[in-house]
Amino acid sequence: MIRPDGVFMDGRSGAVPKANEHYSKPVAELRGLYHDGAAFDDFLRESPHAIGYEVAGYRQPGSDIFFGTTTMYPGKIGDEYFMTRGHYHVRDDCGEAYYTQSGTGLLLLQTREGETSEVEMGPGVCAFIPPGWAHRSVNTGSNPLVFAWFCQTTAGHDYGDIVTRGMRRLAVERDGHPTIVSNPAF
Ligand code: PAN
Ligand code: ZN
Repeated sequence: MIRPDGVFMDGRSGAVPKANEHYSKPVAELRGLYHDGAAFDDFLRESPHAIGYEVAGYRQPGSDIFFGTTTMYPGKIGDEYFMTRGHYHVRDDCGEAYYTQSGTGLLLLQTREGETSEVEMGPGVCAFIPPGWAHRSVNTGSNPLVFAWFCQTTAGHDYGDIVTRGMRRLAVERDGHPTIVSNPAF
């Protein structure tokens, strides 16, 4: 029998002391994600070791659900805000919830059929990600964006489609404000 537990997730730092899965994603590994390749090269020359985001997960073997936090650092590559890779779930019947604890951001979503949507991320807002929708989070603020996520363990991540084609819409800064624009390269 799997035992119940109480798991503290720090809403400011994103730290999850009981997490048993972690990774840090260096910006250097996100080549090709940002629309301005020259700005990406400039950024890496200045900050070759910058971390874009960190993920901490709590998973119990045999359970159907797992959860954790994503902590996204603030920054931009050219006019495009720091973002996660973005993915579809391999299982088309698995959605997810993103509960923002601190910071400000945007969640970009799209379906394989070509629909798009955005959800504003801010403290206390729980984004509902329905099955079948790819999702990418973007930190549009000047502080870390911390959100807790809750997902099925067997959902699976399909990054391939977005790595090769990008997403239909981009979150960029225009006149000092976050703005959604069509991705000319999609
Ligand atoms: C999240 C994401 C996390 C990092 O846990 O995996 O925020 O984003 P990428 O995986 O797109 O780089 C989630 O959506 N899990 O399913
Ligand atoms: Zn997901």
